[in-house]
Amino acid sequence: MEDLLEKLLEAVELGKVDKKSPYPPQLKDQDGAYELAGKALEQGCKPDEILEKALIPAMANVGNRYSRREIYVPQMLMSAKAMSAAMIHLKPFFQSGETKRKGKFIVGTVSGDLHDIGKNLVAMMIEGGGWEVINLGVDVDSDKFLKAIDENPGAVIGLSALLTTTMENMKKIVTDIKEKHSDSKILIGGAPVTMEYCKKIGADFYSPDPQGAVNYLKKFAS
Ligand code: B12
Repeated sequence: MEDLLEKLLEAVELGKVDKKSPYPPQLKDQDGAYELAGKALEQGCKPDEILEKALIPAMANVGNRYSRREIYVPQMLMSAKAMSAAMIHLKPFFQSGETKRKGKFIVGTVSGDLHDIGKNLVAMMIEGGGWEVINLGVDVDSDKFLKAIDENPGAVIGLSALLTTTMENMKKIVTDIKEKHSDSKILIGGAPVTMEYCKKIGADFYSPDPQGAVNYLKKFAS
C-alpha cells in the first residue's frame, strides 16, 4: 500500500496524468495518477489517506521545486492536471454528504488568481458535510460575489487566494461584501493566508484546511 501511495506521489509530482499520457517520457506506458488513485482505493486505502500521504505532499514538493527553479510553470500545470485526475476517484467520497442541505456556501478564488485545486477541495469537503455549494470558479471579483449573495441570501462565503499579490484582493472583496451585507459570514483560506491577516481585513474566520472550514460551518447549520 505504501508503495502504491509513493508511486502516486511521484506520478503527481512528475505530472503523469494517466497511462496513455506521453509526459513525462521516463514514465511512458506506466500507470498515471488516474490509475494509481483508483488502485489505491480498490486496495482499501482511505480517501483521506490518499490525499494526505500522496496528493498534498506531491503538490508541496512541486511548489518547492518551482521555488528552487528546478521546474517551471508548464511542469506545475502538468502536476495540477495529474492531481485533478486522481481527484476524479476521490470526489464521490468527499461529496457523499446527507441529502438534506444544512445551508448554502458560496466559494471562489479571488480576482487575479487562477489556482483552484485547494478551493475545489474545500468545496468538495463542504458539500460532503451536507451543504449546497455554489462554486464561482477562479478570478472572482466583488461584483460576482455580491451577485451570488443576492441570489442566495444567508449563504456563508469562502474566499481562496494562493498568491501573496492576490491575497491583497481579498481585502477589497471582504470590505465590499461587508459594506452591503454586514451580517454575512466570510471564511478565508489559501497557502499564504493567516489568522492574523483574517483579523486585519475583517473576515470572520480563517482555516488552513477544509476540515476547519467544515467545523466552523457547523455553527450556522440549519
Ligand atoms: C499548481 C500550482 C499552479 C497551477 C494552478 C493550477 C490550478 N488549476 O490550480 C498553475 C501552473 C496554473 C500556477 C500558476 C501560477 N503560480 Co502557482 N502554484 C501551484 C502549486 C505548485 C500548488 C498549489 C496547489 O494546488 N496546492 C495543493 C492544494 C491542495 O493546496 P492549497 O491550494 O494550498 O489549498 C489548501 C489550503 O490552502 C486550504 N485552502 C485553499 N483555499 C481555501 C479557501 C478556504 C475558504 C479555506 C477555508 C481553505 C482553503 O485548503 C486546501 C486543502 O488543504 C503552488 C505551490 C504551493 N506549495 O502551494 C504554486 C504557487 C502558489 N504558485 C506560485 C506562482 C508564483 C504562480 C504564478 C505567478 C507563476 C507564473 N510566473 O506564471 C502563476 C499565477 C497564475 C495566477 N494568476 O493565478 C507561487 C506563489 C508565490 C507567492 N507567494 O505568491 C507558489 C507558492 C509556487 C512557489 N513556491 O513559488 N500555479
